Amino acid sequence: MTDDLLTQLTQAVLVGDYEAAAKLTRDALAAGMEPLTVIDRGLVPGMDQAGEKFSSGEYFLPNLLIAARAMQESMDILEPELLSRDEHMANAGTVVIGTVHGDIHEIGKSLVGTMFTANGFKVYDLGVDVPVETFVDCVRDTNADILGLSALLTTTMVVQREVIEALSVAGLREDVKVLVGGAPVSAAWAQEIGADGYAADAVAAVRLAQQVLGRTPDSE
Ligand code: B1M
Repeated sequence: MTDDLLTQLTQAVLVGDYEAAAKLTRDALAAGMEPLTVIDRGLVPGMDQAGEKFSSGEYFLPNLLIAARAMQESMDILEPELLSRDEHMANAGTVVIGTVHGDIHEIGKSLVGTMFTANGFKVYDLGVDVPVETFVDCVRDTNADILGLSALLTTTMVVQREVIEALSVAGLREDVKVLVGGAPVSAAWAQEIGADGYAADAVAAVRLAQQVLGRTPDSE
């Protein structure tokens, strides 16, 4: 029954049926499913399949846009649920996050931000297409512990390196841990550009942040 709901949700995202996506999301929650399960096993496979169809020429940009809208409708329902399941630790830390300049992919970055909030971090989400200097200024102004840089395009990954270099020039590199993520990003890339770590998904990003700050729930 729940597997069936998730399969239908994947299909709703794939074809961009946002009304069905919203209804199926509510049904899944009513059936007792965890929001992260709905995201990982219902929504993300739909986005991945849309991306594959785009790569193969079967889908065009408007198809990706309506798939993204369907996922966002569902996320709007799931985010309050994620936040209500928080595992608050006092003063978990301050996070600045954004998608780098030239890149407008928003969904994954926002999900990572929501998971940080749900785990007791104070989050400054700078949005998408964020200029290098805006990251630097926000890290300085907020005294951030963590900077999360999202990039979904191979052409914008390089901007993650530019932000790290700009932090060094501004004398802030030692003050903040820089974590990178996004579909084309890897641990090897993180190491190459001098980041403090790479996270494959939102849950991993929070765990990694807790780890690099020495603030794992176990150590509290
Ligand atoms: Co675009 N797009 N897109 N797109 N798009 C991809 C990324 C692509 C892989 C599709 C494909 O060809 N198969 C491809 C990139 C190829 C490449 O460079 N290797 C691509 C392309 C080419 C493009 C355009 C260039 C297309 C064009 O114009 N010709 C264009 C670029 C625009 C721009 O940014 N300048 C473009 C545009 C768009 C839309 C606007 C239509 C739309 C985005 C809408 C929106 O965000 N509001 C879109 C979409 C939806 C996608 C796919 C299909 C789905 C992305 C998504 O939301 N995934 C994507 C294919 C794919 O990824 N399978 C694709 C769901 C989301 C939950 O996952 O974002 O990976 P993700 O985030 C994860 C992890 O990566 C990680 O955690 C998140 C949550 O688990 N993570 C982090 C992400 N950021 C992190 C930061 C961290 C830590 C972890 O910091 C600590």
